[in-house]
Amino acid sequence: MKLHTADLSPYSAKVRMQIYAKRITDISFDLDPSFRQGKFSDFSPIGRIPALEIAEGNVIPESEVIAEYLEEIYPEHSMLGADAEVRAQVRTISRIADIYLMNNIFMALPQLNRKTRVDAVRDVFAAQITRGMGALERHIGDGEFAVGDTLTMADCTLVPALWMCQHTVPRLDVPAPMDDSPKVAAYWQKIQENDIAAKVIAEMNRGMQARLDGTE
Ligand SMILES: N[C@@H](CCC(=O)N[C@@H](CS)C(=O)NCC(=O)O)C(=O)O
Repeated sequence: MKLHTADLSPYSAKVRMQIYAKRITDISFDLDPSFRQGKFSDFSPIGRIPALEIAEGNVIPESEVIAEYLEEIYPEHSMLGADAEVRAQVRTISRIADIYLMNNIFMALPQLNRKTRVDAVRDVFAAQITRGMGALERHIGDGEFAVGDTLTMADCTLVPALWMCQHTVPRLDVPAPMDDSPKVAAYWQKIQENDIAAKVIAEMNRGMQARLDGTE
C-alpha cells in the first residue's frame, strides 16, 4: 500500500504519526505527481491528501477514514483506546482537532496575506478557532497524552493541529490560540518530547522550510 502524503500536510502527518506509532512497515510514502499539477482529483475524487492507495485504481481518501481503516486491518498496537468510553474520548478530541481547529485554520489561510485580507472574514474563523480551543481545553487530559496514559489517535490528530495553531494562526495577527488554554499549552510542551510526535513535527518543519525555500 502507498500513502500519498506531503511533509507539511497536517492531515497527512496525522496518518504518518499513526503508522509510526503502530509500527507498520509495509506502507510506503509517495505523492502522485498529479497533486503538484492540481489534478489530484483524477487520482482521488476529493482531490486532497492524505490518500491511501490500497491497490492500483483503489484509493481511500480522508485522514479519519484512512485511520479507522488502518485500525481495522492492523489491530495490534490499537490507537483507539481500551474500552468504549475511552474510544469516545479519543474520537471526540480527534474531531475537535479536525473540524473545529484544522478546518477553520484552513479556511482562514487566504487571510494570511495582509494585502488582500478581509478583517471580518479573518475574525469569523479566528473566533471559531478560539471556540474550538476552549472546547479542547475542557476535554483534554492533564497527563502526558491527550487521553489516558498512552499515545492514541487523539494525539495523532492533535499534534499536527497544534503545530498549525502555533505556526499559522499568529500570522493572521490574532492572539495565539493556546494563550488562554493552560492545559492544552502544557500538553503541547510535554508531547513534543515524545519520540513519535517529535518525528512528525520535524517532518512538518522540514516541509515548512521547503515551502519557504521554494523547493517543494
Ligand atoms: N478532510 C480531509 C482534509 C485533507 C486536506 O485538506 N488536505 C490538504 C493538504 S493538508 C490538501 O490536500 N489540499 C489540497 C487542495 O485543497 O486542493 C482529511 O481529513 O483528509
